Amino acid sequence: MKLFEQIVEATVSGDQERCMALAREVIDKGVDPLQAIELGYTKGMTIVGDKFSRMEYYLPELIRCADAMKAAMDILKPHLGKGRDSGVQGLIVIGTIQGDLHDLGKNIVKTMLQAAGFTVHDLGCDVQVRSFIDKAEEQDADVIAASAILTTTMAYMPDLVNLLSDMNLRDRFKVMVGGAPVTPEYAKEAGADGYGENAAEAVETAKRLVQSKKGGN
Ligand code: B12
Repeated sequence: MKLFEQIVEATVSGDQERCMALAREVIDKGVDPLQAIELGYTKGMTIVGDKFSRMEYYLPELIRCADAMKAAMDILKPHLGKGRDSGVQGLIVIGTIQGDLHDLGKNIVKTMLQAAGFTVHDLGCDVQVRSFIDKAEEQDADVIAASAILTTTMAYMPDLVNLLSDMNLRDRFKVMVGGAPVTPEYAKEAGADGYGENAAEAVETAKRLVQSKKGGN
């Protein structure tokens, strides 16, 4: 069986030891860790989510699989890139929006942004809309990046943009959104400046947003 297929299988069965062993194999064999995340672990978690929808898996399985992926991420993270939070690209405040405890995707985005040379302030998960703004002001951030994995919590994304406008801060920060249920159309509707489907796109969008901010657009 191919390496990525083995990763999918280990993630779906929530086998933490195996997920970690395969992460080490990814590094040892010189395989691109981001590809292993997207085509292995994340693909596996999508299957886990589908099983949960069909009531083949319940919350304990969801937690076990998430923990297995998390352990593998800890092994892969240091190998994701070089730049390492040099801050040369700009400053980003990131978090998973209020009511939402899903942070695996947000953590991958954060790691990739750091690897690309951004300084990232991570507020964690279940972050109040106002807290994103307070932190961005405190740090004089370029971009506020909000993640939502639940259809119920992505509804706070427009609130974030509206609150920025109410506080007369809309021109000061760029807003980037993402997460499984978020689409480019939704991001636009919410009034966000950018969207990324995955961590690699998040980095490209962040670069574009910082450039346009510095150019005064
Ligand atoms: C793991 C998981 C959990 C774990 C989370 C652990 C953790 N620390 O994150 C636990 C067990 C805690 C959990 C809890 C719940 N979950 Co859950 N969970 C999942 C699952 C299986 C995988 C999510 C995941 O980590 N994917 C892997 C990551 C890498 O992918 P990702 O998050 O999409 O991130 C990528 C992109 O979206 C993007 N991205 C992400 N963030 C950002 C941000 C920016 C700015 C950008 C640009 C890009 C970006 O880049 C990332 C990397 O490529 C999904 C199923 C699914 N298909 O998504 C269900 C799922 C999201 N959960 C669901 C549900 C219902 C719940 C619960 C309500 C269950 C319950 N009854 O309690 C609770 C809610 C808790 C809460 N308040 O948040 C539903 C949501 C349905 C809906 N309509 O919204 C799903 C879809 C399962 C399903 N099919 O029913 N869950």
